[in-house]
Amino acid sequence: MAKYLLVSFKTCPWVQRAAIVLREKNTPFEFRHIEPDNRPDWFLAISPHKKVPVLRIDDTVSLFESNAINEYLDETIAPRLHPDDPVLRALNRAWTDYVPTFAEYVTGMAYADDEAEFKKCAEKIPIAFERVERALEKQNAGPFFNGAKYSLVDAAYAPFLQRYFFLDRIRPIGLIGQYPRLKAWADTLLKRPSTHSFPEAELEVLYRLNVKRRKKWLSQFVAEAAVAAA
Ligand SMILES: N[C@@H](CCC(=O)N[C@@H](CS)C(=O)NCC(=O)O)C(=O)O
Repeated sequence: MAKYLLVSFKTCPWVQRAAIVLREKNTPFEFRHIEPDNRPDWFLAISPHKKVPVLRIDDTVSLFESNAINEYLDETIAPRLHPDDPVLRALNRAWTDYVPTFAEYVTGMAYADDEAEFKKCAEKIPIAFERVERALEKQNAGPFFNGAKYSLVDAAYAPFLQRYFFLDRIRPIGLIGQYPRLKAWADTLLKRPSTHSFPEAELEVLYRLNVKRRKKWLSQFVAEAAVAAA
């Protein structure tokens, strides 16, 4: 078997997405966490956009971009997570392409400078939630995006659904309950061991620290929420 090194920032959802697929495929890998503010030269040499994740294979090849990494892993390591049916596969890829927009809408409020902007960002969440709710209605009866079988779509959304709950626990948003399929899907994914690179409470603390350090409008609520959770 090839040797895999996954280069990461501990809280990066895009890295988490690749780590999930490696775990779903029971593939051992070295997880190497680097600091965003101190990216080593060896990393800068293998990451064209200076971003994580990078998947280094056999100390020779470096793949970047979480979607490309996951497509590669799915082509090369069993079990196949993509559906066999080409139409379903195309639909899965289309919904995976929606992830950056979903992420921007669902976690955008963490970057708002003031309360007005925060509220404006929060108004975008139902747009993303509604679209995925409709897709879940069309595609399946759960528990996963395609129904009974776990797919790359599940791996792609899980980190961002998790971060919605992190945000909701800092400043309650309370929207997801209005989207029963999405809520059930999120609950399923969060219970799945492959979703987690770290114990969830540990990641949540790191996430809150990031929010606090960012010094945006939401940052003021972090200390309070962190104490409440302890
Ligand atoms: N589209 C990329 C996004 C990766 C990404 O944004 N990674 C962040 C960390 S979560 C990063 O490395 N940011 C550093 C930077 O932008 O310089 C992917 O899917 O892999």
